[in-house]
Amino acid sequence: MINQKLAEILGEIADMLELEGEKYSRFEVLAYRKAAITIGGLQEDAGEIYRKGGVGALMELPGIGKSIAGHIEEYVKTGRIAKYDRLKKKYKLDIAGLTKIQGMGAKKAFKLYEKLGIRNVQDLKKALAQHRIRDLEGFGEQSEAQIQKGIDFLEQSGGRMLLGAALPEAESIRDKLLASGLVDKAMICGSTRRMRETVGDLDILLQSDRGEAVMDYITRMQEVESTIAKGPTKTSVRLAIGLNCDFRLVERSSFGAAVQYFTGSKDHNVRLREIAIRKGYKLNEYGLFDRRGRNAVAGKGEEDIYAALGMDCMEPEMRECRGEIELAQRHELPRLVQLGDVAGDLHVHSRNSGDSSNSLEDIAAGMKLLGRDYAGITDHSKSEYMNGGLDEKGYARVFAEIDRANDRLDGFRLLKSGEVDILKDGTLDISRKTFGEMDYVLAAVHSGLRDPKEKMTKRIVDALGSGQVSVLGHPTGRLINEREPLQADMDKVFEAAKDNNVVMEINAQPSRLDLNDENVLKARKYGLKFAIDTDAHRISHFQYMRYGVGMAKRGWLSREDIINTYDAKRVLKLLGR
Ligand code: DGT
Ligand code: CA
Ligand code: CA
Repeated sequence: MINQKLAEILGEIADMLELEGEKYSRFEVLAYRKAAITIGGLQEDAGEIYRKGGVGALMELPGIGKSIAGHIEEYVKTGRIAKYDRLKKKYKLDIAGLTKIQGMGAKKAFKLYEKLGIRNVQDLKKALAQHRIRDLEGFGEQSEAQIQKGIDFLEQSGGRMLLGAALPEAESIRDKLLASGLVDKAMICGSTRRMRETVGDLDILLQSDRGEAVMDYITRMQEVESTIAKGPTKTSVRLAIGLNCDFRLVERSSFGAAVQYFTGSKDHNVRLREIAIRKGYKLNEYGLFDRRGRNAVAGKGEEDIYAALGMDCMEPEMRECRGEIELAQRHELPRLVQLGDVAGDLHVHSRNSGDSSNSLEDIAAGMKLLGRDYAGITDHSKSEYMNGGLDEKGYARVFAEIDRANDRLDGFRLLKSGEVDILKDGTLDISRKTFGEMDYVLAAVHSGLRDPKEKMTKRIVDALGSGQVSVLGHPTGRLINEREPLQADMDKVFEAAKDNNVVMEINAQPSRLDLNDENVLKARKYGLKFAIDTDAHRISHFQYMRYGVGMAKRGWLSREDIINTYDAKRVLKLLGR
């Protein structure tokens, strides 16, 4: 997939054109921004679209005009875009790097460039050390401290990539290998298989009689930028998307053991090996060996290893050494929720607010294709004026439109809701009348995210206690690798949710995944219910459901814990309206 990289480049071109100022129209800057969003959200590889249908096919995508389609063509053919290189040379400004810092938008970065000549994170760190930023107009000491915090946070994240970027890439590589006819088996393992929210590197296991040909094929793949190490059974490469990938060729007789070993996690494996030793076995990536050195599983599936050790085989998402091994030994593993159990989606944006372009009909059609039966339309409330939030009249208009759409729709139902702001005083950003018209309320914090813990806890607890909230949307507000979670006492939040029958969202956007696994495990102990929501702003985001389901599984949830596995009637009954 070149989409991610291409979207980044187009976005950067927009940033740099903005710097050029007068010479370029706002329209052109906007065109690049739009194109970046389109390409970033594509399911299909933009390179593939070009190869199949040329520039014409690219221009059929929303927001892609002739000149940008030309850039994409140039990128596919040569791996570069001359216009980008030219601008980049002129500014030598690492906007992508700088804007990865929390709270550092393009505007701020430009200002720092203009005033202090800061071109990259390195420059910025120097300027921070010399306290040159606090004296700038519009910055100050607090802002300086915040930038420092943002840099610290980014450095802690250690270059781990979002699952939402890593998994599609891994799947594409795996599928190409299978299609090549060179391998009998290809399997994604490691943290990607465990659906961890971020991935350090990809691990792909292969079975083949043609080891050298396979490794040659791999190092020549379009996705591969450079080769780190190459051998007949182990090859490591650097991928163009900025991630390493380990490939291992495994003997038929060890495949099951290798899958178990390379799925991990490491802590889970260490614990498993202790158990094996106690039972008189030796466990490693080649097999489970008895005292006489005979392989007790010999290539069978990984479940045979668990069986030989006297336990049930848990799904990969649980393998984090958080008590799952003990459950498996007692044969008490929960039956985890599956993607196929999902019946609807309770957090979807329409073109009535925000940056979504989806009509209600588009949403219904897209959802039906995925086998969903209902979707809750959750346009923003008025405080989110930046996102075109709706006032009382706006919601009334949307709800009338939903009524009309529902009359036309067969076997699908749109629910009336809103993503309603929890205001600073803990009240909700809608009128009594609007509240009365909604099937349910999805409430969320969008402002003052850095408020101190006590204040934030009270704000959320008060909102949950209002009796108006059905679902708490993206409860901690974090953006992975970008923004830290809001500070709230989650025990108090979960208690309040329990007392007021509020459902916790597991927001499935790859950059949110909020609640995360640890919070899900904690909320689960309070007996709470959950809703896995895509928070979709475009049709392609409906695919995010699987990341949310992954997080739910990492939090040990079953079908019954997730309300959007129920039919619409039961959901509405449960939400008490
Ligand atoms: P990552 O790449 O940081 O997102 O996380 P993983 O879990 O993919 O870790 P990685 O790529 O270092 O190794 C893949 C798997 O190999 C890991 O999940 C478990 C296994 N493994 C790696 N190192 C060890 C080790 O020292 N001992 C054991 N028992 N297993 C290991
Ligand atoms: Ca890995
Ligand atoms: Ca690895």
